Amino acid sequence: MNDKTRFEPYTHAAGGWGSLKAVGTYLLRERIPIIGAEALWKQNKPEGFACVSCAWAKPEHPHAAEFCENGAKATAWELTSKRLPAAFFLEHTVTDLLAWDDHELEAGGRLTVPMKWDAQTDRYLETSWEEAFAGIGAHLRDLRVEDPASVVFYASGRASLETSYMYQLLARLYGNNNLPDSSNMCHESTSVALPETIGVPVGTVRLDDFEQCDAIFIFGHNTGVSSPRMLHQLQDARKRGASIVTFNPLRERGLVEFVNPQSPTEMLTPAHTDISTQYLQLKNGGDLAALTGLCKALVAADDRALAEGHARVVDAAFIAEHTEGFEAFAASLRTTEWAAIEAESGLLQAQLEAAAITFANAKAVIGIYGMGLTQHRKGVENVQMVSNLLLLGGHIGRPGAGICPVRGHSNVQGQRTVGITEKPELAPLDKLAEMYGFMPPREKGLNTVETCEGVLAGAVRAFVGLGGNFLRAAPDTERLEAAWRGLGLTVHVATKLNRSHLIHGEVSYLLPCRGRIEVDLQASGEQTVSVEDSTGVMHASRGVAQPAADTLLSEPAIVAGIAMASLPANPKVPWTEWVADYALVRDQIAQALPEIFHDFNERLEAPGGLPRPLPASERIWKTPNGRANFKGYGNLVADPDTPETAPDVLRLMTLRSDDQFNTTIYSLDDRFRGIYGTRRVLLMNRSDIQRFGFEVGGFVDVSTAVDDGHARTVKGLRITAYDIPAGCAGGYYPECNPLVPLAHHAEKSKVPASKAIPIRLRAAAL
Ligand SMILES: Nc1nc2c(c(=O)[nH]1)N[C@H]1C(S)=C(S)[C@@H](COP(=O)(O)OP(=O)(O)OC[C@H]3O[C@@H](n4cnc5c(=O)[nH]c(N)nc54)[C@H](O)[C@@H]3O)O[C@H]1N2
Ligand SMILES: Nc1nc2c(c(=O)[nH]1)N[C@H]1C(S)=C(S)[C@@H](COP(=O)(O)OP(=O)(O)OC[C@H]3O[C@@H](n4cnc5c(=O)[nH]c(N)nc54)[C@H](O)[C@@H]3O)O[C@H]1N2
Ligand SMILES: [Mo]
Repeated sequence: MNDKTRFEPYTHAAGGWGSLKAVGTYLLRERIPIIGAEALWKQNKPEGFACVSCAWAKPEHPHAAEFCENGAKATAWELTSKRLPAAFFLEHTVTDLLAWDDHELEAGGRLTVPMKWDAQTDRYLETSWEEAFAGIGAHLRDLRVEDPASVVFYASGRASLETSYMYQLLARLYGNNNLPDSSNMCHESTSVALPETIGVPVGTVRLDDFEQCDAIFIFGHNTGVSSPRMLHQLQDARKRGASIVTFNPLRERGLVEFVNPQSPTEMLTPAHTDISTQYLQLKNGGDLAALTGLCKALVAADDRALAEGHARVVDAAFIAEHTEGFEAFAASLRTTEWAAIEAESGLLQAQLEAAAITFANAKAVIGIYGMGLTQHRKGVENVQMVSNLLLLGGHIGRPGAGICPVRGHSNVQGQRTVGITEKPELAPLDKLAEMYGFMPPREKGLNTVETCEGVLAGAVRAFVGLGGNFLRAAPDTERLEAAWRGLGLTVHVATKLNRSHLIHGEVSYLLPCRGRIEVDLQASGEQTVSVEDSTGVMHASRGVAQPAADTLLSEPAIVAGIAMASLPANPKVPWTEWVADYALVRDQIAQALPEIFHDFNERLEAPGGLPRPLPASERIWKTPNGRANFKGYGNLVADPDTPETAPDVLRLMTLRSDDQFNTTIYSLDDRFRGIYGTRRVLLMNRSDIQRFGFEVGGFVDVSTAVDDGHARTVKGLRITAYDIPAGCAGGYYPECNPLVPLAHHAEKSKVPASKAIPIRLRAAAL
């Protein structure tokens, strides 16, 4: 604990001066030269770069400053003038660096030269690109002969569509579909849920829908932190009189009130916009019950209307023409008891009925959700219940309405679109076979959880990471770290140092790349890349800053380097030509996925980007039965692992602070939650603190209450009294990841269930 620790409730609106001040501090701290500050004005603009922070939609007519506080931080973090040159690694052994925390490791700045771990000195030593590719290639060539399925190609969702396409092709030419990506820990629940219900793996909402909706329901998404630019759409909707109903165990500032830092009038007056018209602080894991309650209230009202001859409450015409399964769904709602709904959700029947009235009165409803729904044992069912709710009112395929899963990484949706997926049926394998004259592997590959299982079992022998911080992001940190050291080869393509680079295999390479904000000069000139946003629109992105070092290679160049060193030459796959001109890669993407990407190069330049077709938004249902389906209902318990009858067990959700991007920790503060100088806290309800006989400010050791033969404990968290429902607790990701059992994941999507972990507390032995 340092003396900078303090707890002070944040009573201002999200945005406002606090936001501007934070941006200034970051530019200063990262010693950003003028070019960096200039870069901000090109963020999310047609002539500029797509922000490297979140994936929220980029408008056709951008604001003068189309960035938010967190986007500005992400830019500053990438454009920092700080460097970790080879000399740094001469001074520090890898074992020494293991004692550094996530913030300290990345705060040192950008990696500059390719490095190889040296077993004798336990240091990363500078190597040449030629040697790195040759060394990796030799290892991968051997494994390809022995067992091509023993190598995993992970991707964190930041790399461009062009890089991602090359990367998936590398894996398939290598001989496997082992392409886990960060969405396996994130929105995979969406990708499994929505194809069954509405026939698309992505959301159906576009930006202009926000201009026409009259109610927005938000489940488990911390908009003000995770996709702050969306607050503009929420604020505009509220100013038009739309209702916003929020389901979240915590009263997150951005969902309570907002001041637009880009509006001079709002900045100079006490004006703010109340964002949520109804805020429902349900228990974490209570969404299945809450959504069941909402739907039950609607169906009950509809039953009454039918009996009394009034206008229907549900959209009966839509349900009859477009859907299947309504009767069974309605029947299950009628027999579910309110008492069970109240107990499981922590909400009152009256609260849910009030929300149902808002829903019933709206002509166009948008349903938004984030990790609060997907990261549960019943994460897929959670998502399907949102879909059920919207289908009841006919709110899919109507202007101003739709479902809006808010993706995380800035191109995570796009990576899946161009084939980074372990599921062979989702990749255009026949096309790849035809285009490149090979037999793509047809066996299902490993997702994130299966990769971890494979490493634990010894079946996985090499890990290549295209960005990300796999070992911090994944569950069961301690078990995995131990197993990871048994790998034969680990390779990381990265901008900054993180702990995953330090838990290395027998042979290990660290390959530094250019970031998306940096100019990418290749043989044919400066390159453009592209990304897909959360609303299914592809955008061009051009670097604006000088690369952090001359020695960096671009991601496509690194992928090509590994591919050429590991695979037999194939004249149909001219890696070098592709690296010289990324437009050629876009032509390949257009050929492999013509429905989405035909005429990719020309259409990419259109104002507002290239929208992918979203059949569900036109009420064309690409489901097996050709209809929209009611699914995933009949169970109220999203978290079967927390025993109902153990009063000493709390249900922990792992949270992001206002000052982190996933495992990148910008600082130890969480301004909106009033926590400063530490992340080692456990947020608890006062009644639980009293009940257990603890003191606010005391320290506890937290253990997972799952009996599977593995002890999991995080020691020394500080008890912090917080406005959180009784029985629930909050802690930070990734510090609490050692508590998440690998097997504790969504049943149908295998997304780790990081929003409901059963825990027990013990006073810390200090
Ligand atoms: N600044 C910033 N932006 C980011 C990221 C970041 O780390 N920092 N990460 C990016 C990524 S990869 C992603 S996936 C997204 C993540 O963004 P979000 O989807 O917002 O995910 P979280 O911040 O993990 O948690 C979301 C909210 O869920 C609530 N919650 C927890 N459990 C439950 C529950 O059981 N039910 C309900 N209804 N709510 C619950 C929490 O209180 C929290 O407000 O953001 C992206 N953008
Ligand atoms: N307990 C718990 N665990 C979680 C979550 C949770 O809510 N709770 N959230 C999950 C979610 S939603 C996600 S998406 C995952 C995130 O998992 P990851 O995507 O694996 O992790 P990040 O923290 O985003 O990765 C950060 C690293 O990416 C590298 N990097 C940054 N920019 C670039 C670039 O341009 N190119 C390359 N090659 N590398 C770059 C840097 O080295 C940086 O250290 O974590 C998951 N884990
Ligand atoms: Mo994510």
